[in-house]
Amino acid sequence: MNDPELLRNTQASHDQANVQGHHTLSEILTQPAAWRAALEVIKSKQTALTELWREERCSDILVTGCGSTYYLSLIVAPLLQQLLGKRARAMPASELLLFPATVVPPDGNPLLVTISRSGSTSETIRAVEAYRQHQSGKALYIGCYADSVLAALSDLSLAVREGQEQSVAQTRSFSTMLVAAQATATLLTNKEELHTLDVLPSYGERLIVTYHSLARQLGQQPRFERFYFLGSGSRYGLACEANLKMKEMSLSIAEAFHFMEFRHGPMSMVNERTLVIGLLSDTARAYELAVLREMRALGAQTLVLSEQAVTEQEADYQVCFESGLSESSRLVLYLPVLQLLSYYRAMLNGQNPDQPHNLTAVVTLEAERAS
Ligand code: F1P
Repeated sequence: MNDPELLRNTQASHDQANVQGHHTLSEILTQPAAWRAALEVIKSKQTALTELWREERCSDILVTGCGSTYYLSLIVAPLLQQLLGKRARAMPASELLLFPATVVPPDGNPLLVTISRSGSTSETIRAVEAYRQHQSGKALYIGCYADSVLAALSDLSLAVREGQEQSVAQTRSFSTMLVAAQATATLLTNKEELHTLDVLPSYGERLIVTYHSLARQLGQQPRFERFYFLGSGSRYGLACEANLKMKEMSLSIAEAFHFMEFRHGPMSMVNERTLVIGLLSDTARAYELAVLREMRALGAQTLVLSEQAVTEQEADYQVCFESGLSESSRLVLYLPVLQLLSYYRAMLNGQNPDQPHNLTAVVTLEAERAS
């Protein structure tokens, strides 16, 4: 981390040690440094990863996790299919555990990618154990704890210690695991391209410095009572995660939809107290901007996150990446501002995002609790 303003922001968050949610704010502000660590982990595992991929010759890839890490799976599966040309499917670990016949391909030996910050979530552990009893496909773990049960159950573990966090709400861990998955997909597609991801941390720091005040302004704007996050392709998983952050951190009314799905009913909820947040793609930009224009006509205000700027006629507020990276390489850049939006909404609502209402850092099922 080398940006003076970012340092001041981080120091300010540390100085507010008695303020609720200071772990969350600090972890959001420092996540780009953890992205650097994730890139180094993948580079260090380059040989093992390419050997696993070459040996596996898998027909399919299954990606699984719970909560935030299920939403991360929804980002990673389309990315893997697009880059590697293999069928890839995301599912909650509970579906893999309880309804395997509905999610595991009837033939072949898919590669199973499990994503888990803690590596200790009961459903994910049980799902991998059951999967390995019936399938000979390899298992790859992406998370933050190299000494976890899920790491031990897997053929290869990609653990980024720097992603670990104090807050229950995943922020730094989530984006760090995304960078690890992104780098893995890039490495297996064309290892010469891996270095292009090295700019992500500095772009992340720049976005935080540039848009921190906008996120605070919107997060603390009492006018907004409903938040709708729209994204398509891998951006749908990002929309789901941003939605979960808004819910678990601030207890606000929020939902996530595929962009074009929003017209088919959910837009009935749009009013003057609504903020619609559009995670714009390059591929479907014109279609997505049309949806946002219609929501403004219904009274909503709109926040657009995109690579290229949009006009004032197309959005009320905007975050521009201007990264020069490909559409599939810049996915993590959507996260920091959306995490800050939820953090400041939590502050407005008097919530403590370090310890969200009703939540624990790891979900342990009854049986484990009883033993
Ligand atoms: C999964 C998870 C988190 C959520 C909360 C409860 O944890 O659902 O996504 O934020 O902490 O557990 P993990 O398997 O990624 O450690």
